[in-house]
Amino acid sequence: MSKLTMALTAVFVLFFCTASLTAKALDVKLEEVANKLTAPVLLVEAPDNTHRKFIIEQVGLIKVLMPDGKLLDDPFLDISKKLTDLNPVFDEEGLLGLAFHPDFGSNGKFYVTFTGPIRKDASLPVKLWWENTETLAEFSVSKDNPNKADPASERVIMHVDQPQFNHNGGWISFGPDGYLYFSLGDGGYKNDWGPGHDPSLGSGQDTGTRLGTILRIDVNTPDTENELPYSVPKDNPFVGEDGFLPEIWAYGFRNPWRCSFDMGGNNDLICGDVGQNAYEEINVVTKGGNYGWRQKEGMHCFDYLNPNEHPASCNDKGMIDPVIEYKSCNVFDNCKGLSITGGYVYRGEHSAWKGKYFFADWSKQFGKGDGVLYAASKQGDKWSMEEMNVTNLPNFSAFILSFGQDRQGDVYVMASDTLGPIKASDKIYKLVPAD
Ligand SMILES: [Ca+2]
Repeated sequence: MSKLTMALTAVFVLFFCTASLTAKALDVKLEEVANKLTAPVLLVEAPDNTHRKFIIEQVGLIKVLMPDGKLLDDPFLDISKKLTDLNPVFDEEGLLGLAFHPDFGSNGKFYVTFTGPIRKDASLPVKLWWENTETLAEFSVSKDNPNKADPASERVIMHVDQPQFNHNGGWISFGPDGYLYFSLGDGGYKNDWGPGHDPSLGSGQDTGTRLGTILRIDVNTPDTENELPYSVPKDNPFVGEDGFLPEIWAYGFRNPWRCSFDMGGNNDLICGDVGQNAYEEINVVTKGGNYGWRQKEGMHCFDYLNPNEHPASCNDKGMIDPVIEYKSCNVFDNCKGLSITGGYVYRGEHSAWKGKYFFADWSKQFGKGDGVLYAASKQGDKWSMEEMNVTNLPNFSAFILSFGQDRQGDVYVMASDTLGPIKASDKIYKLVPAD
């Protein structure tokens, strides 16, 4: 190689690498808004113009972040005693979801999801094997203090019995249509298999179970005929169809741990669905959609008995592929993480970010918090993703548990320094543009 060629090569490599770096990374700053939390798994702003943000901790507390930035010591609600005992090493149970009624300002109602011990009246084939009962419940704010909920106001909306401790989903939100949406995982275990899972279909393709679905219900109108505290909207996709629970809006999920409605655009419902060993995925969830699990993992056919082999073909007729999939560090070297954490479409002030979907991978390893923040750009059916570069915290390292969004469209990151729900040392950051 001549000196000139070497010099040109060096220039080319330098230029190429610099160009690809700037093209690939999105520079962000993480601005701390709350700390000393234990496994925060959501931040939601109340829709009542008080500009209060509510933070839920997996261990069973809802806390109030006041508009001046102060986190109130006294929790809004404490349901820790209703929960299954959490494993301090690692657990997917606990207080998982929070949604304010769209008319919260006038009716004071809000909804939570949490896992408790198996309910006594559960009719299960082998009760011993079942792990928890996930409850969707309504609570109301207390009459004399807007920063305190009334713990006695609980109205149970729904119970979902869960065979294993993991894959509980638990995200809830009201859609732009005023109905409540509720995500549920396949019930747990590897490969959607084992006690409590349909042996031939898994929970994902079993439309007679709530496991592995997104439900859509009307919590304002009890169904008196069937003695239910909610009713099924008449335009749900499977109303009257044999073999389908009418509450199902979409199915074929493994663990849609975090979903969100885009505040702008077409108000898309977007879910990060946690994969098995090979592929993590993001789905745009549409009415009646089948998102593939246990027949597919990401865009690949899946064999639950040989989970790393991915057959070249399978009967995936009518199944909807994700808009993004990425490789898991469980089996790939060139990987982006182990477990997707779904996020939100940014709708804040920073024009270059508008419409980008901010999400993360929980961690590239189990041993320490090694989560990565990502931004996806929507482009038709297949989106692109780029890594975020945190410019103000060079040593940032965390398990990224979840995200939150305020009513201005800004997005928040929930970062934990421990694998399990212990130690009040977790932080919430607002994502802001780097200078
Ligand atoms: Ca899928």
